[in-house]
Amino acid sequence: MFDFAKTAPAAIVASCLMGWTMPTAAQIVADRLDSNIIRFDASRAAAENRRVSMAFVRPFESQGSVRVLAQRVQPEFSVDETTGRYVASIRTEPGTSLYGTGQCAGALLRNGHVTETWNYDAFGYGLGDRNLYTAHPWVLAVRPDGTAYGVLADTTERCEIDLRGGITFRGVNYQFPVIVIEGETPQEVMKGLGRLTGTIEMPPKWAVGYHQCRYSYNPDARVREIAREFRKRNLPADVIWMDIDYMDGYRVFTFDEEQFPDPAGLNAWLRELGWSNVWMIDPGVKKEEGYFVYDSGTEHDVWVRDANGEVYTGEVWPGVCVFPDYLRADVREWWAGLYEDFMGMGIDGVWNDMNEPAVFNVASKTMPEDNRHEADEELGGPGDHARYHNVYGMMMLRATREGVMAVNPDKRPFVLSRANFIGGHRYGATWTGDNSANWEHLEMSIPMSLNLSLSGQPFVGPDIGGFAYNGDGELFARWMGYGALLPFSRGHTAKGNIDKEPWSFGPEVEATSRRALERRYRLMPYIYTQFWVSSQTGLPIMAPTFFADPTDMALRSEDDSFLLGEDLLVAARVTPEADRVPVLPRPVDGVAWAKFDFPSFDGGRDSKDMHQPDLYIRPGSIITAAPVTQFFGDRPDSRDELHLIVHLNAQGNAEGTLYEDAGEGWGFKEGEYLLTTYRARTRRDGSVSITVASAEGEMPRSDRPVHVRLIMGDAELETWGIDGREIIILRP
Ligand code: MIG
Repeated sequence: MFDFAKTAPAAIVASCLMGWTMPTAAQIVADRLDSNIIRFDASRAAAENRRVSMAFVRPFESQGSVRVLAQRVQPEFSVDETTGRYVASIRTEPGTSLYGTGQCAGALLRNGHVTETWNYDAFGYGLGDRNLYTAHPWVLAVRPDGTAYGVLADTTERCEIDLRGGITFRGVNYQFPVIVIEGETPQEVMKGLGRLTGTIEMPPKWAVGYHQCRYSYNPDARVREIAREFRKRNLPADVIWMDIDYMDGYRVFTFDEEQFPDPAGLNAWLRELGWSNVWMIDPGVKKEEGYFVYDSGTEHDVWVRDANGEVYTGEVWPGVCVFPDYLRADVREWWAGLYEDFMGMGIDGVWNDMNEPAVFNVASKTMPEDNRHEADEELGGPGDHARYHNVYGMMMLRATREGVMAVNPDKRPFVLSRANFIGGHRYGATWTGDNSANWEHLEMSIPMSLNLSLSGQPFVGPDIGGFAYNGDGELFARWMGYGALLPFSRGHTAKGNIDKEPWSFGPEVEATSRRALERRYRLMPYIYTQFWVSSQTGLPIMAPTFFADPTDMALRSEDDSFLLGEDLLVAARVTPEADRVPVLPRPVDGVAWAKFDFPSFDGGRDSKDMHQPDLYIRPGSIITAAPVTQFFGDRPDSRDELHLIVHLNAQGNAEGTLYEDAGEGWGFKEGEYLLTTYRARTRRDGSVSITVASAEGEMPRSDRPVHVRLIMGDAELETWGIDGREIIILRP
């Protein structure tokens, strides 16, 4: 193994710029923040001037200093002689695979790529774009032996991430610290990132269902039509979305009187049909006297100001707008307060868009970098927009979440944000912005969602079907096929496009969509369990295939497939010709990952539909499933039947975990949940016994029927039993 301790620091380049000399290892300050987390500051002076971390979940006290030369990963700090930019770099050993860097276009494997953190309204983005909607100055590095580390450049400023030879972060001139998280596996690194930046909160279970959106469903009659159509056609779905056209002239917190005269009535009607709802709120507030949001904001002096101290104005949807300074706690409180009446309309979830923030008719597409933010001391104190740009969206999201929670303290909040920063998963989910309806984007969505997941945002997904342009039925069907299995699963399309509901392309595409959605709802017990695992550990919900075996170099660039949790591999067909052969994880002790599928609503098996991705189960695991439901709570007791899909390992054993709770509310924090480990063992006579190996939580176990499927190559054995009692499968 390459040993940095013996070779670094090799190159000592002195820079006279700004009177700054590259520090030697002896000058670098290194502190332990957690068992496997080390913070490196370029120098004593840099450490003293260190800013508050916006990424961390809480302040971390140093647990003591460590010797730089004793560390396996050692950052080097310098100043770029030509640009004057502050640089932190890490030399990687040959064969190291690099991931993360937040939302990026292109392949999963990021070696050789250069991106930049600068939240940007990137409508119609493509492969060459350096910066998209979110900022995650973070790289996950996996060595050839499968051990891993992550590197965080702890700065909110614009930061270039150059992976053309090792890992290089080029900041502006703030001498940010570099945080290194070491792990025996990439999973251990992700758990470390979870300790450092926090984990997601359990979402309401409806938000784990399928979401239907478009820009926009209006007027309200159209919303009802869509909602009715889903139910009539038995297309499982939980959430319908209201995009900006519900507003009165795009004024946030208002409703168009003609098109949406009775939002509360609409929401109540939707609820009757089992729908939850999400409504959009943007940061730009129309500058208009007499408009209550503008008036009250002005009275509270909440608006961002320009370098001259004047209230900054920029054009967005409503025309000339002003922008709340979410870096101030009092402004966040004011913003949160606006949600009281709004949520009072029976609104379930909120969608924050345009919060990079996006501004029309200026070359930068955002506010001037010398605008001022009166940030609170606890966030680092007053500073310019250049410093706070990348966290503007995250702070809006935080304020929104606080507002939503204040109105409905007994419910779990759901907020979706377009812009975000590393750590922003604590406040809400993220989607990948305005992608396009073409095959390149269908293919790109998987690695893009994976790299966001590997950057600490597990609740993520693209606009299924593509936002810009129309696309055709073939594309839509294929996208629905795997899109229904992403953590955040939502169909969406832009204004002016053709209809893009599951039935819009005729009966065949509708049938494909139904199979895909039925899969999601069948797998709901398993998928919901992965949200819980992530909330407990920081592990991604959707993980790259190489997580199954980080030592297998052949998996390092697999990105047509992904894992859900540890046990389920989803292998999509992302080219029109469906002509690629996925590389699967190697057999474990001679036992291969096994393909499985589900019955199709129209008879036969759903895997006969080539638009569905192939599903594989890990040897030695049990995947939990359920009968199809149309939405969360549509059966009187949705825990009324449990399915166990069992694939034995070479020793004849398997295990799987199921997490259950009420799906809403906070009772689970008081013990109202049920965490069950099911275990399968092969007995001496060859029969297989399935039992509850362990259980935790105070939610009672019902006497529900359990359907067991034992996967055996192409064949399958099945039997029924009762939950909590031993179930035996006899093998011929
Ligand atoms: O400038 O609200 O990314 O999902 O439908 C477009 C309208 C504004 C951009 C979002 C998109 C949304 C659209 N918004």
